[in-house]
Amino acid sequence: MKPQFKTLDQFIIEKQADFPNAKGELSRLLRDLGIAAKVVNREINRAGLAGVLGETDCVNIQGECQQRLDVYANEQFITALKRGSECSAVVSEENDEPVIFDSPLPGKGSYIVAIDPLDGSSNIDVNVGVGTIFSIYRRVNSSAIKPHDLLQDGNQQVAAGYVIYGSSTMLVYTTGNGVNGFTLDPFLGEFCLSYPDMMIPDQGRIYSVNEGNYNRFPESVKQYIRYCQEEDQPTGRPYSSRYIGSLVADFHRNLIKGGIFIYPPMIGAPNGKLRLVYECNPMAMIIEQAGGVASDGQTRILDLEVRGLHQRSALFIGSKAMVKKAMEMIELYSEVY
Ligand code: P6P
Repeated sequence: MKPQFKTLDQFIIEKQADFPNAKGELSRLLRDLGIAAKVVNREINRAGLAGVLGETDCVNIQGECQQRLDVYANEQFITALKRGSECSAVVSEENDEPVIFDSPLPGKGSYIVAIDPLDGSSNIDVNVGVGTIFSIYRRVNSSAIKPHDLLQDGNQQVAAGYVIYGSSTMLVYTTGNGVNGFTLDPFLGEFCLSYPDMMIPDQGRIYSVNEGNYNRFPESVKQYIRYCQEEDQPTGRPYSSRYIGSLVADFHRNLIKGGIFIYPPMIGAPNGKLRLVYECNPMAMIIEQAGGVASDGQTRILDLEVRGLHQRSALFIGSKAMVKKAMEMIELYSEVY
């Protein structure tokens, strides 16, 4: 049956009707993010022509050289959120400190947004999929923004999502009632529902890890990689290795096809590389809503205590059976990360 044509705005309004007490603030916030994503998408699509490729002479808190489009995307999302006035503070990968907006009008500014405005940006110059990852919390403190408004654990998220700027541009998000994907129709300039009620297969045949770091991995991770590579027809092994080097792209492929993405702890990076607040937590909310699992190897990602805005976490995320097998390996090697 041909999917019913529905724009993101129509979908949000329709879903909002399921919550008669909702005042529409979260709906407007999601629409603000969708607008910024369309602006960023336009710039990415013409990056090679507009001289916005390449690096700035700035380094962000990650110690990574900021690509011009990183800075541009960060500015677009922060501006859209400030203008939309449903958000009172933004935690961004590109900003050392949180961006706090002036005290909002009464009834406004109820939300905090954590964002990686352009994840995988080092891939831009080679035309590989990049993305935006966002996480939305309700502010706790009704007056001035306090640290505990910003340091909420993943279970407190009210919504999470990502935009993938790839062969087509998609926005995928959840508000805790399932995961839905929208594809940008460049002619309409609208995100249209294309993947309703997304669920990740319990078992997949793709493992995604940077095997260049193999010698730095814990023994359990090495054993799991070897398990993936063994010949075993009943379990469909050997699996296929796919690693794009862009979390959003690797995650999105696994969400649709099934698979596991691993960024483990390793020598020189005891908590891996990825950021808990604006990479692991939002992806963990999405994958759990799609029937998958997300762990740091010991603890469910959404249960991890948030102690710092740019705190790192190891990440094992994807199909339930595959993450479970990886956790068994960790237990078998009784490794405590
Ligand atoms: P590595 C991109 O820089 C990123 O933050 C994620 O998008 C990606 O999954 C990871 O880093 C890739 O890291 O060390 O394998 O290049």
